[in-house]
Amino acid sequence: MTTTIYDKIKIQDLEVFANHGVFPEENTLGQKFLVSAVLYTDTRKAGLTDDLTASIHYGEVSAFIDCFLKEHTFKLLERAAEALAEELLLHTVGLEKIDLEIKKPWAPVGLPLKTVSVEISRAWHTAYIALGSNMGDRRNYIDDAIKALDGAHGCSVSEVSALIETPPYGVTDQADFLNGCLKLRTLLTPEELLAELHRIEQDAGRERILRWGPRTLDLDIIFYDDIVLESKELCIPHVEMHKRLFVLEPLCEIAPYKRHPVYGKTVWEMKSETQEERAV
Ligand code: A4P
Ligand code: MG
Repeated sequence: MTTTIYDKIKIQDLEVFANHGVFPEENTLGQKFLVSAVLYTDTRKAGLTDDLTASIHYGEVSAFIDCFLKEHTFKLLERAAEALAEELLLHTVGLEKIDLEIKKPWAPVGLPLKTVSVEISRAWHTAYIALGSNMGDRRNYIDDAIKALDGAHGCSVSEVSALIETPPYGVTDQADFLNGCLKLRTLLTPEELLAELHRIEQDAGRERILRWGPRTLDLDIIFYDDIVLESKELCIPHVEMHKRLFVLEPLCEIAPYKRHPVYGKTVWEMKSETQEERAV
């Protein structure tokens, strides 16, 4: 989420008769499910104006949940919750995050229990992606990548910087790059987003022959909300971003005051410092 939202609209134990379950009888006979949802949204405007259209209509959300769970049949509560949370986030204007619990009071486990349930928390996230190309029709590769990302499931591109011509950094014996940055709203996890970026790079004929070598398309995750992540496959924020003008310049155009979660500096500060160092 871009900003933390503290306001919540809550739906508790909405009763839905539906057919989810691993056993075939559950899919034909059906049973009762209880759905609770915490909808995170900014209610300030509705609070000041008394205007329902400025908020989320909990009646409509309840009807949507009822319909969705009756129209589909899933084996697992996990799958039902995941699919429902995603649909709600995709189609409810103003919904930034949802905590969703689905209880099964009649779960066929042959033991006396009150309910079994699955509870998940899902949200929109904001990522900044660096775009680069120094082979072939560079502008076309980058334009196609922007379209592909905007069309990817659970992704929408909200801002794109201008593309700039930059000299190669690292391996300097190669053609100039075209670089840019974009802001992405996404439901994907960082790992899923990386896999999506790799798919798009692959579609652009990207070959990984030499690290830092020439490429038709390079897509790097610069920031993902304010997370700090260091795994074998993924380092966020991107490890070198604070030293690279080819990232900082376009990023500064769309997010000058975004702060690095570890160094605590804004993009604008990192850019100015790097420019000063280069000038020395
Ligand atoms: N990886 C780790 N963290 C990330 C992240 N935040 N985003 C891993 C994306 N990938 C991340 O990347 C290698 C592996 O890094 C990925 O498989 C992923 O698991 P790669 O794209 O296969 O290889 P690469 O791009 O050659 O290496 P690297 O280290 O990502 O290089 P960069 O940082 O992309 O730099 N000069 C100019 N002027 N403009 C450029 O765009 N780009 C590079 C490449 C060098 N010089 C440049 C430019
Ligand atoms: Mg890369």
